[in-house]
Amino acid sequence: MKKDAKIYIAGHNGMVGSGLLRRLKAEGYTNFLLRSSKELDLRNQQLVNELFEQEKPEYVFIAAAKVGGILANDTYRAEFLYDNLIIQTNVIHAAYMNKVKKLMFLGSSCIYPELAPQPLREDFLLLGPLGPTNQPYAIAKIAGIKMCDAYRDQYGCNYISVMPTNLYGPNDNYDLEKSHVLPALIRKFHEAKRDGAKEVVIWGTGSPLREFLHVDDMVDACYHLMLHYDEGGLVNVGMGKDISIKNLALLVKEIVGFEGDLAHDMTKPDGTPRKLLDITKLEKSGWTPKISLRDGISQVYADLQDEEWY
Ligand code: GFB
Repeated sequence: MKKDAKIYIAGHNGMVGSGLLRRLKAEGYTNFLLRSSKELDLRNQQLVNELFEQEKPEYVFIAAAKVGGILANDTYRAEFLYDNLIIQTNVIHAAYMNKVKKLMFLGSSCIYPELAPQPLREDFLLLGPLGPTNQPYAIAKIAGIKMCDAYRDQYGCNYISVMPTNLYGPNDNYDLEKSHVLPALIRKFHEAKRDGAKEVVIWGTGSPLREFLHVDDMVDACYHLMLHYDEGGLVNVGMGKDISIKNLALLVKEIVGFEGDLAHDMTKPDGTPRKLLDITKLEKSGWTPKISLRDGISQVYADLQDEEWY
């Protein structure tokens, strides 16, 4: 990828897309194609085709997606399926029609069967039933992987699929109903401390295990893979370590400095009991994560000190 190559980051205002843009700029890339969702609705096939025909990007990152935490996935099931299927389909096909040199499709660790053995290896895909809460999202992301592979097989396109674990970092979503657990906990503990509350309520039992990767590590891995990885199938990107939701809550509580108690809202779903990625393939390609969970959360929290969220 030459420094003046034309690079389209679909979803450059999101957490991963903005991280990619930051990273590529820092590496000296200068020629970006960027459209906000207001400027271009990626669900509109004609507009996507016109963009590719006019701009002819050479490299594409698909970081545009409808994303959210466990409750958002379960509530907006039709939108998670429709939006994600149509966005990725439009972009992948337009990339093929306009001879894009390389494309990276970003998925999610929820593509794996709900009760798959742990850690989750890439070859566990489609070996069992998916969890119910985020099945529409998972089905869309699996379709994206299969589409990249089919275009590679039939047309020889160099399209790669990258499956991140749960991510956090700058530009995350802090909406308490729609967000993922980590931003929700940071906000809840911060507000509880500020307001002198007695307790913070976490969803479910606290026993599910999750893995968390800082977005700067994620985009570092994406950059590495864009330069050095050219295979079909999928590649996991994670920390290789997980933590229970209860212990995550205790860690955030300590970092924020909240003195009160934890309570549980048992009406909310736990979701998949464990979701730890096997990152052997990624490590063999020459990449390892660098930001510890404690450092990552501390850094995010320090940047949010003046945040009001209202
Ligand atoms: O991060 P999260 O929403 O999504 O929830 P998933 C992870 C765990 O944290 C669940 C618990 O067991 C939640 O019940 N949890 C505790 C909370 N307190 C909270 C809270 O205040 N907010 C939230 N959101 N959770 C998503 C998938 O799964 O992960 C997506 O639904 C995607 O499809 C994404 O794959 C990465 O890790 O369960």
